Amino acid sequence: MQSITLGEFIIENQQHFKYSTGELSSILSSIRLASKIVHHEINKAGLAKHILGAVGTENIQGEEQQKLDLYANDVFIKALKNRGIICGIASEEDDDFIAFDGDSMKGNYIVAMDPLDGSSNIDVNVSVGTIFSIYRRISPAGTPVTLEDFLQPGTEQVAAGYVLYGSSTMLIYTTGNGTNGFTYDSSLGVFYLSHPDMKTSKDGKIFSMNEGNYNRTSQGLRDYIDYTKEVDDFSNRPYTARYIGSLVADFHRNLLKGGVYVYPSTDNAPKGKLRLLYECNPLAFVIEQAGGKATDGKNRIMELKPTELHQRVPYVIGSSNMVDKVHSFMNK
Ligand code: AHM
Ligand code: MG
Repeated sequence: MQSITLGEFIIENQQHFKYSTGELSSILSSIRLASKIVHHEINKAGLAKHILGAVGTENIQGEEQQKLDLYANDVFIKALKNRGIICGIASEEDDDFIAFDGDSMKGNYIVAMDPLDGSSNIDVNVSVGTIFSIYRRISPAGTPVTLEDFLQPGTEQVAAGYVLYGSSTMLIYTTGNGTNGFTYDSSLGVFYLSHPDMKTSKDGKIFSMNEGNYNRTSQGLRDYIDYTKEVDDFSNRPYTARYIGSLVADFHRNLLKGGVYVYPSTDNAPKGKLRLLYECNPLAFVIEQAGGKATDGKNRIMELKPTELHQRVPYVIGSSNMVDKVHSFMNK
Protein backbone atom coordinates (compact mmCIF):
# COMPACT_ATOMS: atom_id res chain seq x y z
CA MET A 1 0.00 0.00 0.00
CA GLN A 2 1.29 3.42 -0.87
CA SER A 3 1.52 5.69 2.15
CA ILE A 4 0.56 9.32 1.80
CA THR A 5 2.31 11.72 4.14
CA LEU A 6 0.61 14.70 5.73
CA GLY A 7 2.84 17.02 3.73
CA GLU A 8 1.78 15.41 0.44
CA PHE A 9 -1.86 15.40 1.48
CA ILE A 10 -1.83 19.11 2.36
CA ILE A 11 -0.41 20.00 -1.05
CA GLU A 12 -2.72 17.64 -2.97
CA ASN A 13 -5.75 19.11 -1.27
CA GLN A 14 -4.80 22.73 -1.72
CA GLN A 15 -7.05 22.84 -4.82
CA HIS A 16 -10.12 22.49 -2.56
CA PHE A 17 -9.26 25.58 -0.52
CA LYS A 18 -11.34 28.66 -1.20
CA TYR A 19 -8.16 30.75 -1.47
CA SER A 20 -5.56 28.45 -3.00
CA THR A 21 -2.59 30.73 -2.44
CA GLY A 22 -0.60 28.14 -0.51
CA GLU A 23 -0.90 30.18 2.69
CA LEU A 24 -3.24 27.77 4.45
CA SER A 25 -0.99 24.87 3.44
CA SER A 26 1.89 26.72 4.98
CA ILE A 27 -0.01 27.24 8.26
CA LEU A 28 -0.89 23.55 8.40
CA SER A 29 2.77 22.72 7.83
CA SER A 30 3.71 24.95 10.78
CA ILE A 31 1.20 23.11 12.96
CA ARG A 32 2.64 19.80 11.78
CA LEU A 33 6.16 20.92 12.72
CA ALA A 34 5.15 22.28 16.14
CA SER A 35 3.22 19.13 16.99
CA LYS A 36 6.31 16.99 16.28
CA ILE A 37 8.36 19.13 18.65
CA VAL A 38 5.69 18.96 21.35
CA HIS A 39 5.33 15.20 20.82
CA HIS A 40 9.01 14.69 21.57
CA GLU A 41 8.89 16.88 24.66
CA ILE A 42 5.76 15.18 26.03
CA ASN A 43 7.41 11.80 25.65
CA LYS A 44 10.16 13.02 27.94
CA ALA A 45 7.72 14.40 30.53
CA GLY A 46 8.12 11.58 33.06
CA LEU A 47 11.87 11.67 32.62
CA ALA A 48 12.01 15.41 33.00
CA LYS A 49 10.06 15.37 36.23
CA HIS A 50 11.44 12.33 37.98
CA ILE A 51 14.94 11.94 36.63
CA LEU A 52 16.05 15.34 35.42
CA GLY A 53 14.27 17.44 38.07
CA ALA A 54 10.81 18.91 38.68
CA VAL A 55 9.28 21.75 36.71
CA GLY A 56 10.58 25.11 37.87
CA THR A 57 13.99 23.67 38.74
CA GLU A 58 17.09 23.46 36.61
CA ASN A 59 17.74 20.30 34.66
CA ILE A 60 21.00 18.46 34.27
CA GLN A 61 22.21 20.90 31.61
CA GLY A 62 21.45 23.83 33.89
CA GLU A 63 18.37 24.77 31.84
CA GLU A 64 15.19 25.87 33.56
CA GLN A 65 12.42 23.27 33.18
CA GLN A 66 9.28 24.78 31.77
CA LYS A 67 5.71 23.63 32.33
CA LEU A 68 4.68 21.66 29.28
CA ASP A 69 1.61 23.71 28.49
CA LEU A 70 3.70 26.90 28.41
CA TYR A 71 6.35 25.10 26.39
CA ALA A 72 3.73 23.96 23.85
CA ASN A 73 2.36 27.50 23.71
CA ASP A 74 5.80 28.91 22.85
CA VAL A 75 6.49 26.23 20.26
CA PHE A 76 3.20 26.74 18.40
CA ILE A 77 3.46 30.53 18.51
CA LYS A 78 7.01 30.49 17.15
CA ALA A 79 6.21 27.97 14.42
CA LEU A 80 3.14 29.93 13.32
CA LYS A 81 4.82 33.31 13.47
CA ASN A 82 7.84 32.21 11.48
CA ARG A 83 6.12 32.07 8.12
CA GLY A 84 4.62 35.55 8.24
CA ILE A 85 1.17 34.33 7.18
CA ILE A 86 -0.54 34.61 10.55
CA CYS A 87 -1.23 38.12 11.81
CA GLY A 88 -2.35 37.09 15.29
CA ILE A 89 -2.97 34.25 17.70
CA ALA A 90 -5.39 33.72 20.57
CA SER A 91 -4.30 31.05 23.00
CA GLU A 92 -5.80 29.57 26.13
CA GLU A 93 -2.46 30.35 27.78
CA ASP A 94 -2.58 34.10 27.10
CA ASP A 95 -5.11 36.52 28.58
CA ASP A 96 -5.20 38.66 25.44
CA PHE A 97 -4.63 37.85 21.79
CA ILE A 98 -1.15 38.33 20.37
CA ALA A 99 -0.93 40.79 17.47
CA PHE A 100 2.11 40.22 15.28
CA ASP A 101 3.87 43.26 13.90
CA GLY A 102 6.22 43.87 10.96
CA ASP A 103 5.70 41.69 7.90
CA SER A 104 3.36 39.37 9.81
CA MET A 105 0.77 42.17 9.85
CA LYS A 106 0.29 41.48 6.15
CA GLY A 107 -0.87 37.95 7.02
CA ASN A 108 -4.42 37.03 6.05
CA TYR A 109 -5.07 34.46 8.76
CA ILE A 110 -5.51 34.19 12.51
CA VAL A 111 -5.28 31.11 14.72
CA ALA A 112 -7.11 30.32 17.96
CA MET A 113 -5.61 27.44 19.90
CA ASP A 114 -5.38 25.50 23.08
CA PRO A 115 -1.73 24.44 22.86
CA LEU A 116 -2.01 21.66 25.45
CA ASP A 117 -5.49 20.79 26.56
CA GLY A 118 -5.94 18.53 29.58
CA SER A 119 -2.40 19.30 30.71
CA SER A 120 -3.18 18.31 34.30
CA ASN A 121 -3.20 14.75 32.91
CA ILE A 122 0.47 14.85 31.99
CA ASP A 123 1.59 14.15 35.54
CA VAL A 124 -0.34 10.88 35.47
CA ASN A 125 0.76 9.84 31.97
CA VAL A 126 -2.65 10.27 30.35
CA SER A 127 -3.20 11.54 26.80
CA VAL A 128 -3.38 15.27 26.12
CA GLY A 129 -3.93 17.28 22.97
CA THR A 130 -3.50 20.48 20.98
CA ILE A 131 -6.64 22.03 19.47
CA PHE A 132 -6.51 24.65 16.69
CA SER A 133 -8.86 26.77 14.64
CA ILE A 134 -7.93 28.90 11.62
CA TYR A 135 -9.84 31.89 10.19
CA ARG A 136 -9.32 34.54 7.53
CA ARG A 137 -9.01 37.91 9.18
CA ILE A 138 -11.79 40.42 8.56
CA SER A 139 -9.69 43.55 9.20
CA PRO A 140 -7.58 44.74 6.24
CA ALA A 141 -4.20 43.04 5.73
CA GLY A 142 -1.32 45.31 6.72
CA THR A 143 -3.13 46.69 9.78
CA PRO A 144 -2.86 45.28 13.31
CA VAL A 145 -5.19 42.36 13.95
CA THR A 146 -8.28 43.24 16.01
CA LEU A 147 -10.46 41.48 18.56
CA GLU A 148 -13.20 41.27 15.93
CA ASP A 149 -10.95 39.05 13.81
CA PHE A 150 -11.09 36.47 16.60
CA LEU A 151 -14.79 36.84 17.43
CA GLN A 152 -16.07 35.24 14.24
CA PRO A 153 -18.61 32.41 14.43
CA GLY A 154 -17.26 28.90 13.94
CA THR A 155 -18.97 28.69 10.55
CA GLU A 156 -16.19 31.00 9.28
CA GLN A 157 -13.39 28.57 10.17
CA VAL A 158 -11.29 27.67 7.14
CA ALA A 159 -9.56 24.80 8.89
CA ALA A 160 -9.54 23.23 12.33
CA GLY A 161 -8.25 20.15 14.04
CA TYR A 162 -6.36 18.62 16.89
CA VAL A 163 -3.26 16.68 17.75
CA LEU A 164 -3.67 13.79 20.17
CA TYR A 165 -0.53 12.83 22.07
CA GLY A 166 -1.62 9.32 23.00
CA SER A 167 -0.24 5.82 22.68
CA SER A 168 0.61 7.15 19.25
CA THR A 169 0.46 10.79 18.21
CA MET A 170 -2.22 11.68 15.67
CA LEU A 171 -3.12 14.85 13.82
CA ILE A 172 -6.73 15.13 12.66
CA TYR A 173 -8.01 18.08 10.71
CA THR A 174 -10.56 19.41 8.29
CA THR A 175 -10.60 22.23 5.77
CA GLY A 176 -14.33 21.75 5.21
CA ASN A 177 -13.84 18.92 2.78
CA GLY A 178 -14.10 15.92 5.11
CA THR A 179 -12.09 14.96 8.17
CA ASN A 180 -8.78 13.13 7.80
CA GLY A 181 -6.48 11.58 10.39
CA PHE A 182 -2.72 11.09 10.30
CA THR A 183 -0.57 8.95 12.58
CA TYR A 184 2.97 9.95 13.49
CA ASP A 185 5.84 7.57 12.84
CA SER A 186 8.34 8.94 15.34
CA SER A 187 11.20 6.82 13.99
CA LEU A 188 10.90 8.62 10.64
CA GLY A 189 9.47 11.90 11.92
CA VAL A 190 6.58 11.67 9.46
CA PHE A 191 2.77 11.78 9.77
CA TYR A 192 1.04 9.26 7.48
CA LEU A 193 -2.58 9.30 6.38
CA SER A 194 -4.06 6.49 8.49
CA HIS A 195 -7.73 7.53 8.77
CA PRO A 196 -8.94 8.94 5.43
CA ASP A 197 -12.37 10.58 5.26
CA MET A 198 -13.38 9.77 8.82
CA LYS A 199 -17.07 9.23 9.51
CA THR A 200 -18.61 8.92 12.93
CA SER A 201 -21.63 6.64 13.35
CA LYS A 202 -25.07 8.23 13.73
CA ASP A 203 -25.76 6.11 16.79
CA GLY A 204 -23.34 5.09 19.47
CA LYS A 205 -23.14 3.52 22.86
CA ILE A 206 -20.60 5.66 24.71
CA PHE A 207 -21.60 8.41 27.12
CA SER A 208 -18.83 10.74 28.32
CA MET A 209 -19.39 13.25 31.08
CA ASN A 210 -17.94 14.11 34.46
CA GLU A 211 -20.81 12.56 36.38
CA GLY A 212 -19.45 14.03 39.58
CA ASN A 213 -21.45 17.06 38.42
CA TYR A 214 -24.74 15.10 38.39
CA ASN A 215 -26.32 17.03 41.26
CA ARG A 216 -25.17 20.35 39.84
CA THR A 217 -26.82 19.94 36.43
CA SER A 218 -30.36 20.45 35.16
CA GLN A 219 -33.14 17.97 35.90
CA GLY A 220 -33.38 17.25 32.16
CA LEU A 221 -29.74 16.19 31.93
CA ARG A 222 -30.03 14.15 35.12
CA ASP A 223 -32.94 12.31 33.54
CA TYR A 224 -30.78 11.65 30.47
CA ILE A 225 -27.96 10.30 32.65
CA ASP A 226 -30.45 7.97 34.36
CA TYR A 227 -31.68 6.95 30.89
CA THR A 228 -28.14 5.95 29.82
CA LYS A 229 -28.05 3.47 32.72
CA GLU A 230 -31.41 1.81 32.15
CA VAL A 231 -31.44 -1.73 30.79
CA ASP A 232 -33.17 -1.91 27.40
CA ASP A 233 -31.89 -4.31 24.74
CA PHE A 234 -33.90 -2.62 22.00
CA SER A 235 -32.03 0.70 22.38
CA ASN A 236 -28.70 -0.87 23.33
CA ARG A 237 -28.78 0.38 26.89
CA PRO A 238 -27.15 0.72 29.30
CA TYR A 239 -24.59 2.78 27.45
CA THR A 240 -20.91 2.50 28.19
CA ALA A 241 -19.58 5.26 30.46
CA ARG A 242 -16.15 6.54 29.40
CA TYR A 243 -14.56 9.75 30.63
CA ILE A 244 -10.85 10.44 30.58
CA GLY A 245 -11.06 14.11 31.53
CA SER A 246 -8.96 15.04 28.53
CA LEU A 247 -11.26 16.52 25.91
CA VAL A 248 -9.19 15.57 22.86
CA ALA A 249 -8.88 11.95 24.01
CA ASP A 250 -12.57 11.66 24.93
CA PHE A 251 -13.58 13.29 21.67
CA HIS A 252 -11.28 11.13 19.57
CA ARG A 253 -12.52 7.88 21.07
CA ASN A 254 -16.14 8.87 20.50
CA LEU A 255 -15.40 9.99 16.94
CA LEU A 256 -14.00 6.55 16.14
CA LYS A 257 -16.45 4.44 18.12
CA GLY A 258 -19.66 6.47 18.24
CA GLY A 259 -20.71 8.31 21.37
CA VAL A 260 -21.64 11.60 22.93
CA TYR A 261 -19.56 13.94 25.12
CA VAL A 262 -21.34 16.40 27.40
CA TYR A 263 -19.87 19.25 29.44
CA PRO A 264 -22.99 21.00 30.68
CA SER A 265 -23.70 24.18 32.54
CA THR A 266 -23.64 23.56 36.27
CA ASP A 267 -24.83 25.47 39.34
CA ASN A 268 -21.33 26.76 39.98
CA ALA A 269 -20.38 27.23 36.30
CA PRO A 270 -23.52 28.32 34.41
CA LYS A 271 -21.63 28.58 31.12
CA GLY A 272 -19.91 25.21 31.51
CA LYS A 273 -16.15 24.87 31.43
CA LEU A 274 -15.01 24.56 27.84
CA ARG A 275 -13.99 27.50 25.68
CA LEU A 276 -15.89 28.32 22.50
CA LEU A 277 -13.05 29.67 20.37
CA TYR A 278 -10.30 27.12 20.77
CA GLU A 279 -11.96 24.03 22.24
CA CYS A 280 -15.59 23.84 21.11
CA ASN A 281 -15.59 25.40 17.61
CA PRO A 282 -12.64 23.45 16.16
CA LEU A 283 -13.92 20.08 17.37
CA ALA A 284 -17.40 21.04 16.15
CA PHE A 285 -16.00 21.63 12.65
CA VAL A 286 -14.19 18.27 12.77
CA ILE A 287 -17.26 16.34 13.96
CA GLU A 288 -19.63 17.99 11.47
CA GLN A 289 -17.28 17.09 8.64
CA ALA A 290 -17.36 13.52 9.95
CA GLY A 291 -21.18 13.47 10.00
CA GLY A 292 -21.76 14.29 13.69
CA LYS A 293 -23.13 17.29 15.59
CA ALA A 294 -22.04 19.82 18.20
CA THR A 295 -24.33 22.11 20.18
CA ASP A 296 -24.56 24.09 23.39
CA GLY A 297 -27.55 21.95 24.38
CA LYS A 298 -29.82 23.88 22.04
CA ASN A 299 -28.01 25.77 19.29
CA ARG A 300 -25.41 24.68 16.76
CA ILE A 301 -22.04 25.58 18.28
CA MET A 302 -20.60 26.94 15.03
CA GLU A 303 -23.43 29.46 14.65
CA LEU A 304 -22.84 31.14 18.02
CA LYS A 305 -21.46 34.65 17.73
CA PRO A 306 -18.58 34.90 20.20
CA THR A 307 -18.54 37.92 22.47
CA GLU A 308 -15.23 37.36 24.22
CA LEU A 309 -11.93 35.59 23.64
CA HIS A 310 -12.14 33.09 26.47
CA GLN A 311 -15.90 32.62 26.36
CA ARG A 312 -17.19 29.38 27.85
CA VAL A 313 -20.18 27.40 26.57
CA PRO A 314 -22.03 24.26 27.56
CA TYR A 315 -21.10 21.53 25.10
CA VAL A 316 -22.78 18.47 23.61
CA ILE A 317 -20.83 16.78 20.82
CA GLY A 318 -20.76 13.45 19.02
CA SER A 319 -22.97 11.03 17.10
CA SER A 320 -25.93 12.94 15.71
CA ASN A 321 -28.74 10.74 17.03
CA MET A 322 -27.15 10.73 20.48
CA VAL A 323 -26.84 14.53 20.48
CA ASP A 324 -30.52 14.74 19.48
CA LYS A 325 -31.45 12.42 22.32
CA VAL A 326 -29.59 14.54 24.88
CA HIS A 327 -31.50 17.55 23.54
CA SER A 328 -34.84 15.85 23.86
CA PHE A 329 -34.18 15.45 27.58
CA MET A 330 -32.54 18.83 28.18
CA ASN A 331 -35.23 20.83 26.41
CA LYS A 332 -38.41 19.10 27.50
P1 AHM B 1 -8.05 22.77 30.52
O1 AHM B 1 -8.21 23.56 29.26
O2 AHM B 1 -7.79 23.63 31.73
O3 AHM B 1 -7.07 21.64 30.37
O4 AHM B 1 -9.48 22.14 30.85
C1 AHM B 1 -10.16 21.46 29.83
C2 AHM B 1 -10.29 20.02 30.25
C3 AHM B 1 -10.77 19.13 29.14
O5 AHM B 1 -9.70 18.53 28.47
C4 AHM B 1 -11.59 18.11 29.86
O6 AHM B 1 -12.56 17.55 29.01
C5 AHM B 1 -12.19 18.89 30.98
O7 AHM B 1 -11.32 19.96 31.23
C6 AHM B 1 -12.33 18.09 32.22
O8 AHM B 1 -12.92 18.86 33.21
P2 AHM B 1 -13.41 18.20 34.56
O9 AHM B 1 -12.19 17.84 35.33
O10 AHM B 1 -14.24 19.26 35.21
O11 AHM B 1 -14.24 16.99 34.21
MG1 MG C 1 -8.13 23.57 27.46
